[in-house]
Amino acid sequence: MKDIGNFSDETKVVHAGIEDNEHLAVVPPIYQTSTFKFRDAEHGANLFRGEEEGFIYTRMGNPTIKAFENAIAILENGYRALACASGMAAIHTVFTSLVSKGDHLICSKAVYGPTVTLLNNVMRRYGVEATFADTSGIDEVKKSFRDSTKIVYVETPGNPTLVISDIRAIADLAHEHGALMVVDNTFMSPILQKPLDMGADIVLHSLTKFLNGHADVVGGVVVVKDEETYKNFRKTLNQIGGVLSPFDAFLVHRGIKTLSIRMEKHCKNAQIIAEFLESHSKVEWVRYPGLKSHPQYEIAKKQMSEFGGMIVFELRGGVKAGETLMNNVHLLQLAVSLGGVESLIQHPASMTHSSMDKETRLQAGITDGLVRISVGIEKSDELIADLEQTLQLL
Ligand code: LCS
Repeated sequence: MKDIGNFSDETKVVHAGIEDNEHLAVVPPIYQTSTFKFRDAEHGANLFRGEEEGFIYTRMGNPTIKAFENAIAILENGYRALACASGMAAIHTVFTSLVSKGDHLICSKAVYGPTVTLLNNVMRRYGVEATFADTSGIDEVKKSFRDSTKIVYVETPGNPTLVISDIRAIADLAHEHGALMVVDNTFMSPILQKPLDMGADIVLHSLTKFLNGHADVVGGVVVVKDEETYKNFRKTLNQIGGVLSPFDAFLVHRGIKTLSIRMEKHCKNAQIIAEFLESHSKVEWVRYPGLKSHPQYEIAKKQMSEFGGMIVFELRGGVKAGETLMNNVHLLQLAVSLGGVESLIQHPASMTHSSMDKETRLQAGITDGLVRISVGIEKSDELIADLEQTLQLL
């Protein structure tokens, strides 16, 4: 890996993972190949034995994917990274690498809906138990430990409620109990928050969101801190098979070159829109980590460099008013996903979190009237004008 360790993140996003190549191309080539030739039988056997460096078969590794993985490992201050076919594939790779029948894990209540259902419906069938805790308070986490707890899994800010958990405090607690702390850092990107620096053991992302930033790739990534964990995860990923394609790795690597300037604009726009919504008479409440009214504002300031591009709120008039809003915006687009350059609006209870049963959803604070905006990089005045013209209909 090229040593760019001392540079700022703004410089790192441009250069991370870019190595000199055969033709000295400034943008490294896409190795769109499923397999790699061996010079002779001995070379092939050596590669399989791990006695020589090189590539065998793209599920096991590929130069385009490796270059991208190196970039993410550098940005998260990790040791190595593993690119996966989706954020869910990344989460599944972490769980299947670390837990066995009889093991227990603690998971934040406010996480992406399918993470809850992966634990409740799939992992449970393999004898793995999960306790869902409000990780914004340390007491509920403390009470949830069992002798068999192997992982504390935290999404912060949590999807969609933007509840914030104290990474350092929970990492310390996990380690006291002999467990590992895993952080889903999707909502922040490594520009705004670096969980490994705060004691977390593993960090993962849905690449589909801010890291790629252009809403044209589905992908995921896991970053680890040491060789042993890397080898374990690589073996599991190789066997379960959910790897990223070389072309998608190329696209996300291309996307992260503008990550720093995109995040700056996402954060700036989101702060302006959150303040606009908070002062609007048609709005019941707003949650944005950069508002002083956010219950964990102090933790947010401590562990995030800025406050991100996601806002949730509820209108006076609840579900009906939310529907009117979603059906009448023009510039904001009614779609799930997040973190792209374009602003999106959606309704978690009937969309992203509809796989959770209503009781679990309400316990996680996902009320029926809650609306989520992923703030893009458009001009903030124009986004506000779009929201204002719609709010006047209510
Ligand atoms: N982690 C977080 C925090 C997410 O928000 C998502 C997807 C995932 C993991 C899974 O990633 P994927 O497999 O989709 O790449 N969140 C979505 C959302 O809020 N709307 O649509 C997808």
